[in-house]
Amino acid sequence: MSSFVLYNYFRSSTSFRARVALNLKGIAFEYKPINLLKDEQHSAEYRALNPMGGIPTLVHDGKVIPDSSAILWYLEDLKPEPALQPKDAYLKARMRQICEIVNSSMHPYGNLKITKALIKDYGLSEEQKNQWFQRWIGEGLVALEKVLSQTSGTYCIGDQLTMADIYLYPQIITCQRFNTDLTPYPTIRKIYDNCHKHPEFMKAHFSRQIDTPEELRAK
Ligand SMILES: N[C@@H](CCC(=O)N[C@@H](CS)C(=O)NCC(=O)O)C(=O)O
Repeated sequence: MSSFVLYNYFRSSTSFRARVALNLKGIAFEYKPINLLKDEQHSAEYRALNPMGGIPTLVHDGKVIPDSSAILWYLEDLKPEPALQPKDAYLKARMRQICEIVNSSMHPYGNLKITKALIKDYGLSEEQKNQWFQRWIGEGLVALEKVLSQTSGTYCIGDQLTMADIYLYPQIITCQRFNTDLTPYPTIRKIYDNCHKHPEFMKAHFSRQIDTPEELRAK
């Protein structure tokens, strides 16, 4: 029998992407917590798996797959059904555009090592760090709202749940954590609400993982 081990952290948005994709594909996995607050992602042992020291990393029957995008596409190739991408080439391109906005133009600006460096190495205050986050995240949210007003139905691409939703939903949770005002983005909020009703999204939610601290656990 195949074995899947996921190195991840309850609150990480990139870890969420891998967890929900595994859930949606019906693949059981062993959960290996990597505590970002204890810098476990920078241990020599973990860096041997993932040289960027980022989570998640999936190990499938001894094969190491670091990086959430690589994991999602690996799972898609390994188990094409249920598909997490549209069949149509144009819609697939739009889906990738949404993933790319989140992955490259939003996620890094709130990433722990970046925000820590802003304070420790570049002397920013907490307030300045927050302004930095809101500035770049705001640019991404404005772009996403425009794109999604053209592409969305129930989910980012019509009514099919795709990788775009898997990228978007946890990024919005990060925005909520940073107190971003989401009222100007009704389409994003609609999709967030729809994903929030999905059982596999709820199973992968940060509040329901084995390393979720008691005070953040779903009641
Ligand atoms: N592009 C990578 C990014 C991985 C990444 O940076 N993940 C964050 C958690 S969401 C992390 O491990 N941060 C650790 C740190 O900043 O030290 C992916 O999608 O897997």
